[in-house]
Amino acid sequence: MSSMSSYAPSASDKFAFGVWCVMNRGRDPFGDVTRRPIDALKAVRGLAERGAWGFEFHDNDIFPIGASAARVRRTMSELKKIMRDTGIRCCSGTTNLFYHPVFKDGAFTSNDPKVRAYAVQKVMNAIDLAAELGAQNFLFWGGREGAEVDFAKDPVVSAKRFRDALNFLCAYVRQNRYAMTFTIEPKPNEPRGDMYLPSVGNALAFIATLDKANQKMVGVNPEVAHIKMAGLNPYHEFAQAIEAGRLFELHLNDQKPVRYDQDLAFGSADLKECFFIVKLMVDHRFDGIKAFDCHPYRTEDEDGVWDFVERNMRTYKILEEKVHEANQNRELCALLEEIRAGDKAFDGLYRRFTPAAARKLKGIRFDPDRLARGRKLAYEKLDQLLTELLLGVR
Ligand code: GCO
Ligand code: MN
Repeated sequence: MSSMSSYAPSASDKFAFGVWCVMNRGRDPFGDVTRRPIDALKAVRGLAERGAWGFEFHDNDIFPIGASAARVRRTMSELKKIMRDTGIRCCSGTTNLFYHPVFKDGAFTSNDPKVRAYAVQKVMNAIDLAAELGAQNFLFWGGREGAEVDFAKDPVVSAKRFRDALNFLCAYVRQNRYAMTFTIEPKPNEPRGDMYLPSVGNALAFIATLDKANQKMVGVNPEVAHIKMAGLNPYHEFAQAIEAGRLFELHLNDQKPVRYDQDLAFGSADLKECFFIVKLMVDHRFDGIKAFDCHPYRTEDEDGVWDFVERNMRTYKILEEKVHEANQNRELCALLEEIRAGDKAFDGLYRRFTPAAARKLKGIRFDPDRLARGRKLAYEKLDQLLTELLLGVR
């Protein structure tokens, strides 16, 4: 058992929670609240007491739309005092562009130019607050950016509207010299029937269309549940973001397939899938924000809310220990070595094009039938070994 047997979080884990996860009172489309309110300040303090490194917030988690400047100032100074007293950081900020009816048909992609302008203004104000709290990142989850009636919006026009807003806001961050990145959080649907930027691939392609000067500061914060809602594999989606150098933050939770967005605790639905997410982070030394974006079961009381906070971080740490065990397991390493062996002379033949390389590659005689029989791929054994390690019998 490695030294991590306590599984207690430490600052180096960079675990964070959305305050909204702790403030969630169990309301759902079919039922009212089941818990007494926990306000943002109590949420931040509680997260700090349980070892979370950071928190993230929507502007309207900490004050209502239309709050007086005095109330905003008061809340901000109370937040900063808690941060000073506990050492917890504000890792990311974001804007609620989805709850107020004004955004019922979108924010950046609303058909109403006045709503689009109001949305950008609201984000600028939220960015100022996030910068004041030292946030390193700012989230863009386009909750209302989408459609139910395709005749209502041309998605090409919507993409342009989304891009205009992001380009403008990137420039706003630069003009104010805020040390802040942006992340797009893809989701295929809910609350909109179809949402724009539904997957990591869509978001990465969109980032590549931003003004060149802005592309470097914009990445993605994929969320496990959203990936599974799209029927995709989180291991591959997160990997695509890492490989593109655009994975700045994680939104960790869990989800059973083919259901509404459940926002379950990390590892509570598919441990093996979450094992591979953690394996990816370990193998590629991810050093960004590991935020949990989920909420306690509706059946929980306030004690349960804090059980929920602790279980998310513990599960991640336990899986991290399993990853180290798997990566050091002799049988697994030997099997992988066998599976990945091959004649190194063929590796890199086409890494860089030269006419000579092309001639050489064209000149090789391959025997596909012999190649097909080339080696044993003991995947049944490999997967069973991992399964037994995860079940603790290896
Ligand atoms: C969801 C999203 C949100 C966002 C949050 C920050 O509700 O499906 O995951 O929780 O992450 O609004 O942008
Ligand atoms: Mn999220």
